[in-house]
Amino acid sequence: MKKSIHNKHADIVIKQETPFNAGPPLKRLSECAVTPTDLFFVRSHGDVPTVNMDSYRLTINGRVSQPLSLSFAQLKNDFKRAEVSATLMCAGNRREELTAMKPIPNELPWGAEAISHAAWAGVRLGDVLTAAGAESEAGFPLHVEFGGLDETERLYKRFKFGGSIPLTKALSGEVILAYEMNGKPLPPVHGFPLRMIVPGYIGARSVKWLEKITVQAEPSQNYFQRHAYRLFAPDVTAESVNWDDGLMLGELNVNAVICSHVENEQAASGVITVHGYSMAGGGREVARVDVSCDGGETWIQAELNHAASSWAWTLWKVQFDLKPGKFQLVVRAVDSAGNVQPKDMEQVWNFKGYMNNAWHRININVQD
Ligand SMILES: Nc1nc2c(c(=O)[nH]1)N[C@H]1C(S)=C(S)[C@@H](COP(=O)(O)O)O[C@H]1N2
Ligand SMILES: [Mo]
Repeated sequence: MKKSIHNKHADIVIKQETPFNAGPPLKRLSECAVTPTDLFFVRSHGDVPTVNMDSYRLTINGRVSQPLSLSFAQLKNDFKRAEVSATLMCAGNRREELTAMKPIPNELPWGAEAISHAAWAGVRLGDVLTAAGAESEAGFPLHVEFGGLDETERLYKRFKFGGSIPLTKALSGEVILAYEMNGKPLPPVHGFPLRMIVPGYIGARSVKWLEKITVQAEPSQNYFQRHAYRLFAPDVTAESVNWDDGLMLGELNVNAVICSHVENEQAASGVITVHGYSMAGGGREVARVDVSCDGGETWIQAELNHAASSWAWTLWKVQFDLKPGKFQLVVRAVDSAGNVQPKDMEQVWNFKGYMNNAWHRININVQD
Protein backbone atom coordinates (compact mmCIF):
# COMPACT_ATOMS: atom_id res chain seq x y z
CA MET A 1 0.00 0.00 0.00
CA LYS A 2 1.20 3.51 -0.80
CA LYS A 3 2.26 5.51 2.23
CA SER A 4 2.72 9.24 2.41
CA ILE A 5 4.57 11.32 4.97
CA HIS A 6 4.55 10.16 8.64
CA ASN A 7 3.39 6.68 7.55
CA LYS A 8 -0.02 8.06 6.72
CA HIS A 9 -2.27 6.58 4.05
CA ALA A 10 -1.89 8.07 0.57
CA ASP A 11 -5.56 9.14 0.76
CA ILE A 12 -5.16 11.27 3.89
CA VAL A 13 -6.10 14.92 3.27
CA ILE A 14 -3.18 17.16 4.22
CA LYS A 15 -4.31 20.45 5.75
CA GLN A 16 -0.80 21.74 6.44
CA GLU A 17 2.64 20.25 5.68
CA THR A 18 4.64 21.93 8.46
CA PRO A 19 3.68 21.40 11.14
CA PHE A 20 1.89 18.33 9.85
CA ASN A 21 -1.91 18.48 10.05
CA ALA A 22 -4.13 16.02 8.20
CA GLY A 23 -7.37 14.09 8.38
CA PRO A 24 -9.09 11.17 6.67
CA PRO A 25 -11.41 11.69 3.70
CA LEU A 26 -14.86 12.08 5.31
CA LYS A 27 -16.36 9.16 3.40
CA ARG A 28 -13.80 6.80 4.92
CA LEU A 29 -14.35 8.11 8.45
CA SER A 30 -17.65 6.49 9.34
CA GLU A 31 -16.89 3.23 7.52
CA CYS A 32 -15.58 1.56 10.65
CA ALA A 33 -15.78 2.10 14.40
CA VAL A 34 -11.99 2.04 14.86
CA THR A 35 -10.08 4.38 12.57
CA PRO A 36 -7.07 2.66 10.97
CA THR A 37 -3.93 4.30 12.40
CA ASP A 38 -2.73 5.41 8.96
CA LEU A 39 -5.97 7.38 8.50
CA PHE A 40 -6.23 8.77 12.08
CA PHE A 41 -6.28 12.58 11.99
CA VAL A 42 -3.19 14.51 13.09
CA ARG A 43 -3.23 17.88 14.86
CA SER A 44 0.20 19.24 15.72
CA HIS A 45 1.29 22.76 16.60
CA GLY A 46 5.02 22.07 16.16
CA ASP A 47 7.33 19.53 14.58
CA VAL A 48 7.54 15.95 15.81
CA PRO A 49 10.33 16.00 18.44
CA THR A 50 13.19 13.49 18.32
CA VAL A 51 13.24 11.53 21.55
CA ASN A 52 16.35 9.86 22.96
CA MET A 53 14.96 6.84 24.81
CA ASP A 54 18.14 6.42 26.91
CA SER A 55 17.70 9.80 28.53
CA TYR A 56 13.90 10.06 28.30
CA ARG A 57 12.25 10.60 31.71
CA LEU A 58 8.70 11.44 32.67
CA THR A 59 8.68 13.72 35.71
CA ILE A 60 5.82 14.13 38.20
CA ASN A 61 6.11 17.24 40.38
CA GLY A 62 4.20 19.96 42.18
CA ARG A 63 1.74 19.23 44.98
CA VAL A 64 2.97 15.68 45.52
CA SER A 65 4.75 14.14 48.51
CA GLN A 66 7.02 11.96 46.38
CA PRO A 67 8.19 13.61 43.11
CA LEU A 68 8.99 10.99 40.48
CA SER A 69 11.30 10.75 37.50
CA LEU A 70 10.49 7.61 35.51
CA SER A 71 12.21 5.97 32.57
CA PHE A 72 9.94 4.52 29.91
CA ALA A 73 10.76 0.98 31.12
CA GLN A 74 9.91 1.87 34.74
CA LEU A 75 6.61 3.34 33.72
CA LYS A 76 5.73 0.28 31.67
CA ASN A 77 6.92 -2.30 34.22
CA ASP A 78 6.00 -0.70 37.54
CA PHE A 79 2.40 0.17 36.71
CA LYS A 80 -0.53 -1.97 35.67
CA ARG A 81 -1.50 -1.94 32.01
CA ALA A 82 -4.79 -0.18 31.27
CA GLU A 83 -6.82 0.04 28.09
CA VAL A 84 -9.36 2.55 26.89
CA SER A 85 -11.27 2.72 23.63
CA ALA A 86 -11.67 6.43 22.97
CA THR A 87 -12.52 8.92 20.26
CA LEU A 88 -10.37 12.04 19.98
CA MET A 89 -11.88 15.18 18.53
CA CYS A 90 -10.24 18.54 18.01
CA ALA A 91 -12.11 21.58 19.34
CA GLY A 92 -11.50 23.08 15.88
CA ASN A 93 -13.46 20.34 14.11
CA ARG A 94 -15.98 21.84 11.61
CA ARG A 95 -14.29 25.28 11.73
CA GLU A 96 -14.53 25.53 7.93
CA GLU A 97 -18.31 26.02 8.14
CA LEU A 98 -17.85 28.86 10.65
CA THR A 99 -15.18 30.42 8.42
CA ALA A 100 -17.63 30.43 5.52
CA MET A 101 -19.94 32.60 7.63
CA LYS A 102 -17.26 35.09 8.75
CA PRO A 103 -13.48 34.76 8.26
CA ILE A 104 -11.39 33.21 11.06
CA PRO A 105 -7.79 34.20 10.25
CA ASN A 106 -4.75 32.21 11.42
CA GLU A 107 -6.65 29.04 12.33
CA LEU A 108 -6.76 25.77 10.39
CA PRO A 109 -9.97 25.46 8.35
CA TRP A 110 -10.86 21.93 9.44
CA GLY A 111 -13.78 20.24 7.76
CA ALA A 112 -15.50 17.55 9.81
CA GLU A 113 -12.47 15.24 9.68
CA ALA A 114 -10.67 16.35 12.86
CA ILE A 115 -11.95 13.30 14.73
CA SER A 116 -10.93 9.62 14.90
CA HIS A 117 -11.27 6.60 17.14
CA ALA A 118 -8.57 4.25 18.46
CA ALA A 119 -7.97 1.56 21.05
CA TRP A 120 -5.33 2.97 23.41
CA ALA A 121 -3.21 1.18 26.01
CA GLY A 122 -0.87 2.44 28.69
CA VAL A 123 -1.06 3.11 32.41
CA ARG A 124 -3.64 4.98 34.46
CA LEU A 125 -2.76 8.56 35.31
CA GLY A 126 -4.49 7.96 38.67
CA ASP A 127 -2.03 5.14 39.51
CA VAL A 128 0.96 7.35 38.71
CA LEU A 129 -0.46 10.27 40.72
CA THR A 130 -1.13 7.96 43.66
CA ALA A 131 2.45 6.64 43.52
CA ALA A 132 3.66 10.25 43.60
CA GLY A 133 1.43 10.98 46.61
CA ALA A 134 -0.60 13.66 44.88
CA GLU A 135 -2.48 15.87 47.32
CA SER A 136 -6.17 15.28 47.01
CA GLU A 137 -7.68 17.72 49.46
CA ALA A 138 -6.15 21.14 49.35
CA GLY A 139 -9.43 22.81 50.34
CA PHE A 140 -9.84 24.00 46.73
CA PRO A 141 -9.83 22.21 43.38
CA LEU A 142 -6.41 21.18 42.07
CA HIS A 143 -5.32 20.85 38.45
CA VAL A 144 -2.93 18.51 36.67
CA GLU A 145 -0.73 20.08 34.03
CA PHE A 146 0.77 18.12 31.13
CA GLY A 147 3.87 19.34 29.30
CA GLY A 148 4.96 18.10 25.88
CA LEU A 149 8.45 18.00 24.33
CA ASP A 150 7.49 19.75 21.10
CA GLU A 151 8.13 23.44 20.59
CA THR A 152 5.98 25.96 18.83
CA GLU A 153 5.97 29.72 18.34
CA ARG A 154 3.21 32.22 19.13
CA LEU A 155 3.44 35.99 19.58
CA TYR A 156 7.19 35.77 18.74
CA LYS A 157 7.92 33.44 21.65
CA ARG A 158 9.07 29.82 21.42
CA PHE A 159 7.65 27.45 24.03
CA LYS A 160 6.47 23.90 24.53
CA PHE A 161 2.90 22.66 24.11
CA GLY A 162 0.92 22.07 27.31
CA GLY A 163 -2.45 22.14 29.03
CA SER A 164 -4.26 20.94 32.13
CA ILE A 165 -7.33 19.14 33.44
CA PRO A 166 -8.98 19.16 36.87
CA LEU A 167 -7.51 16.65 39.35
CA THR A 168 -10.93 15.00 39.75
CA LYS A 169 -10.90 14.13 36.03
CA ALA A 170 -7.22 13.12 36.20
CA LEU A 171 -8.01 10.55 38.88
CA SER A 172 -10.83 8.89 36.95
CA GLY A 173 -10.06 5.50 35.45
CA GLU A 174 -10.42 6.43 31.78
CA VAL A 175 -7.55 8.93 31.76
CA ILE A 176 -4.36 7.14 30.71
CA LEU A 177 -0.76 7.73 29.70
CA ALA A 178 -0.80 5.80 26.44
CA TYR A 179 2.14 4.03 24.81
CA GLU A 180 0.08 1.92 22.39
CA MET A 181 -2.43 2.82 19.70
CA ASN A 182 -4.50 0.10 17.99
CA GLY A 183 -2.19 -2.63 19.36
CA LYS A 184 1.10 -1.09 18.18
CA PRO A 185 3.63 1.25 19.80
CA LEU A 186 2.50 4.86 19.55
CA PRO A 187 3.67 6.27 16.17
CA PRO A 188 5.97 9.36 16.36
CA VAL A 189 3.35 11.70 14.89
CA HIS A 190 0.82 10.62 17.55
CA GLY A 191 3.14 11.24 20.49
CA PHE A 192 5.82 8.54 20.82
CA PRO A 193 6.86 7.42 23.35
CA LEU A 194 4.01 8.58 25.59
CA ARG A 195 0.90 10.72 25.36
CA MET A 196 -2.10 11.62 27.46
CA ILE A 197 -5.50 10.27 26.52
CA VAL A 198 -8.24 12.33 28.18
CA PRO A 199 -11.48 10.77 26.89
CA GLY A 200 -14.53 13.02 26.63
CA TYR A 201 -12.40 16.19 26.56
CA ILE A 202 -11.25 18.32 23.62
CA GLY A 203 -8.26 16.78 21.83
CA ALA A 204 -5.89 19.53 22.99
CA ARG A 205 -5.80 18.10 26.53
CA SER A 206 -4.50 14.75 25.22
CA VAL A 207 -0.93 16.07 25.22
CA LYS A 208 1.49 14.18 22.97
CA TRP A 209 5.25 13.57 23.55
CA LEU A 210 4.58 13.88 27.28
CA GLU A 211 7.55 14.82 29.48
CA LYS A 212 6.12 16.58 32.56
CA ILE A 213 3.14 16.23 34.88
CA THR A 214 2.60 18.90 37.55
CA VAL A 215 -0.09 18.95 40.22
CA GLN A 216 -0.95 22.58 40.95
CA ALA A 217 -3.50 25.00 42.36
CA GLU A 218 -4.31 26.73 39.06
CA PRO A 219 -4.98 25.65 35.49
CA SER A 220 -1.88 25.60 33.29
CA GLN A 221 -0.32 28.96 32.35
CA ASN A 222 0.52 27.50 28.93
CA TYR A 223 -0.65 29.52 25.92
CA PHE A 224 -2.83 26.60 24.81
CA GLN A 225 -4.74 26.69 28.10
CA ARG A 226 -4.73 30.44 28.86
CA HIS A 227 -5.37 31.90 25.38
CA ALA A 228 -6.12 29.23 22.81
CA TYR A 229 -8.96 26.75 23.39
CA ARG A 230 -11.19 29.26 25.13
CA LEU A 231 -14.76 29.82 24.03
CA PHE A 232 -16.04 33.37 23.56
CA ALA A 233 -19.45 34.85 22.72
CA PRO A 234 -20.25 35.46 19.02
CA ASP A 235 -19.74 39.25 19.31
CA VAL A 236 -16.20 39.06 20.77
CA THR A 237 -13.42 39.76 18.25
CA ALA A 238 -9.62 39.43 18.20
CA GLU A 239 -9.49 43.19 18.86
CA SER A 240 -12.02 43.32 21.70
CA VAL A 241 -11.10 40.08 23.47
CA ASN A 242 -10.28 39.95 27.15
CA TRP A 243 -8.59 36.56 27.29
CA ASP A 244 -9.56 35.87 30.90
CA ASP A 245 -13.28 36.06 30.10
CA GLY A 246 -13.49 33.00 27.86
CA LEU A 247 -14.55 29.55 28.96
CA MET A 248 -11.52 27.24 29.24
CA LEU A 249 -12.63 24.29 27.20
CA GLY A 250 -12.73 20.84 28.74
CA GLU A 251 -15.59 18.48 27.97
CA LEU A 252 -16.75 18.13 24.37
CA ASN A 253 -20.29 19.07 23.37
CA VAL A 254 -22.80 16.89 21.50
CA ASN A 255 -22.27 16.76 17.74
CA ALA A 256 -23.22 14.80 14.61
CA VAL A 257 -21.92 14.84 11.05
CA ILE A 258 -22.95 13.39 7.68
CA CYS A 259 -20.00 11.53 6.13
CA SER A 260 -21.68 9.63 3.29
CA HIS A 261 -22.25 12.60 0.99
CA VAL A 262 -20.33 15.74 0.10
CA GLU A 263 -21.78 19.16 -0.66
CA ASN A 264 -23.58 19.29 -4.04
CA GLU A 265 -23.07 15.59 -4.70
CA GLN A 266 -25.07 14.00 -7.55
CA ALA A 267 -26.88 10.91 -6.32
CA ALA A 268 -28.95 8.34 -8.23
CA SER A 269 -32.67 8.23 -7.39
CA GLY A 270 -34.03 5.36 -5.31
CA VAL A 271 -32.92 4.20 -1.90
CA ILE A 272 -29.88 6.08 -0.62
CA THR A 273 -28.04 5.33 2.59
CA VAL A 274 -26.92 8.33 4.61
CA HIS A 275 -24.37 7.67 7.36
CA GLY A 276 -22.00 9.48 9.65
CA TYR A 277 -20.73 9.87 13.19
CA SER A 278 -22.10 11.41 16.38
CA MET A 279 -20.32 12.22 19.60
CA ALA A 280 -21.35 13.16 23.13
CA GLY A 281 -18.79 14.72 25.42
CA GLY A 282 -17.82 14.01 29.01
CA GLY A 283 -18.85 10.35 29.06
CA ARG A 284 -22.44 11.09 28.11
CA GLU A 285 -24.02 8.89 25.46
CA VAL A 286 -25.66 9.75 22.19
CA ALA A 287 -29.33 9.05 22.93
CA ARG A 288 -30.82 9.85 19.53
CA VAL A 289 -29.79 10.96 16.06
CA ASP A 290 -32.41 12.69 13.89
CA VAL A 291 -31.92 12.96 10.14
CA SER A 292 -33.87 15.07 7.66
CA CYS A 293 -33.81 15.15 3.85
CA ASP A 294 -35.89 18.33 3.55
CA GLY A 295 -33.74 20.89 5.34
CA GLY A 296 -35.16 20.12 8.79
CA GLU A 297 -38.93 20.14 8.05
CA THR A 298 -39.38 16.47 8.87
CA TRP A 299 -37.10 14.02 10.66
CA ILE A 300 -36.55 10.31 11.02
CA GLN A 301 -34.46 8.55 13.64
CA ALA A 302 -31.22 6.93 12.56
CA GLU A 303 -30.10 3.44 13.50
CA LEU A 304 -27.29 3.75 16.05
CA ASN A 305 -24.20 1.62 16.25
CA HIS A 306 -23.15 2.13 19.88
CA ALA A 307 -19.58 1.21 20.69
CA ALA A 308 -18.79 -0.74 23.85
CA SER A 309 -17.10 2.25 25.44
CA SER A 310 -18.87 5.38 26.65
CA TRP A 311 -15.79 7.29 25.47
CA ALA A 312 -16.46 6.36 21.87
CA TRP A 313 -18.36 8.02 19.08
CA THR A 314 -21.62 6.50 17.84
CA LEU A 315 -21.87 5.74 14.15
CA TRP A 316 -25.35 6.09 12.65
CA LYS A 317 -27.16 5.35 9.39
CA VAL A 318 -30.52 5.90 7.79
CA GLN A 319 -32.16 5.27 4.41
CA PHE A 320 -34.29 7.55 2.24
CA ASP A 321 -36.17 6.68 -0.92
CA LEU A 322 -35.65 9.76 -3.08
CA LYS A 323 -37.12 10.85 -6.41
CA PRO A 324 -35.17 13.24 -8.66
CA GLY A 325 -34.83 16.74 -7.20
CA LYS A 326 -32.82 18.85 -4.79
CA PHE A 327 -32.59 17.75 -1.15
CA GLN A 328 -30.91 19.11 1.94
CA LEU A 329 -29.73 16.40 4.31
CA VAL A 330 -29.54 17.53 7.94
CA VAL A 331 -28.38 15.70 11.06
CA ARG A 332 -28.64 16.54 14.76
CA ALA A 333 -27.98 14.45 17.85
CA VAL A 334 -29.34 14.46 21.40
CA ASP A 335 -27.20 13.22 24.27
CA SER A 336 -28.11 11.33 27.44
CA ALA A 337 -28.39 14.60 29.40
CA GLY A 338 -30.96 15.85 26.87
CA ASN A 339 -28.55 18.34 25.27
CA VAL A 340 -29.55 19.11 21.69
CA GLN A 341 -27.50 20.68 18.93
CA PRO A 342 -28.28 24.31 18.03
CA LYS A 343 -29.98 24.85 14.68
CA ASP A 344 -27.92 27.72 13.30
CA MET A 345 -24.27 28.60 13.09
CA GLU A 346 -24.95 32.19 14.26
CA GLN A 347 -25.58 30.73 17.70
CA VAL A 348 -22.16 29.09 17.96
CA TRP A 349 -19.85 31.32 15.88
CA ASN A 350 -16.79 32.45 17.84
CA PHE A 351 -13.66 34.19 16.57
CA LYS A 352 -11.33 31.26 17.37
CA GLY A 353 -13.67 28.81 15.64
CA TYR A 354 -14.14 26.17 18.34
CA MET A 355 -16.88 23.66 19.21
CA ASN A 356 -19.08 24.12 16.14
CA ASN A 357 -22.02 21.81 16.77
CA ALA A 358 -24.75 23.49 14.72
CA TRP A 359 -26.94 21.10 12.69
CA HIS A 360 -24.79 19.61 9.93
CA ARG A 361 -26.27 20.21 6.46
CA ILE A 362 -25.37 18.72 3.06
CA ASN A 363 -27.14 19.61 -0.20
CA ILE A 364 -27.49 16.88 -2.80
CA ASN A 365 -28.99 16.64 -6.30
CA VAL A 366 -30.87 13.43 -7.00
CA GLN A 367 -31.09 12.40 -10.66
CA ASP A 368 -32.74 9.62 -12.60
N1 LIG B 1 2.53 17.95 22.53
C1 LIG B 1 1.44 18.20 21.80
N2 LIG B 1 0.30 17.55 22.12
C2 LIG B 1 -0.81 17.77 21.41
C3 LIG B 1 -0.85 18.71 20.35
C4 LIG B 1 0.36 19.36 20.01
O1 LIG B 1 0.44 20.17 19.08
N3 LIG B 1 1.48 19.08 20.78
N4 LIG B 1 -2.04 18.93 19.69
C5 LIG B 1 -3.26 18.65 20.47
C6 LIG B 1 -4.49 18.76 19.72
S1 LIG B 1 -5.07 20.32 19.47
C7 LIG B 1 -5.22 17.65 19.35
S2 LIG B 1 -6.74 17.82 18.64
C8 LIG B 1 -4.68 16.29 19.56
C9 LIG B 1 -4.62 15.53 18.25
O2 LIG B 1 -4.07 14.27 18.43
P1 LIG B 1 -3.60 13.41 17.17
O3 LIG B 1 -2.61 14.24 16.40
O4 LIG B 1 -3.04 12.15 17.70
O5 LIG B 1 -4.84 13.18 16.37
O6 LIG B 1 -3.39 16.29 20.13
C10 LIG B 1 -3.20 17.27 21.13
N5 LIG B 1 -1.93 17.07 21.76
MO1 LIG C 1 -7.16 20.22 18.71
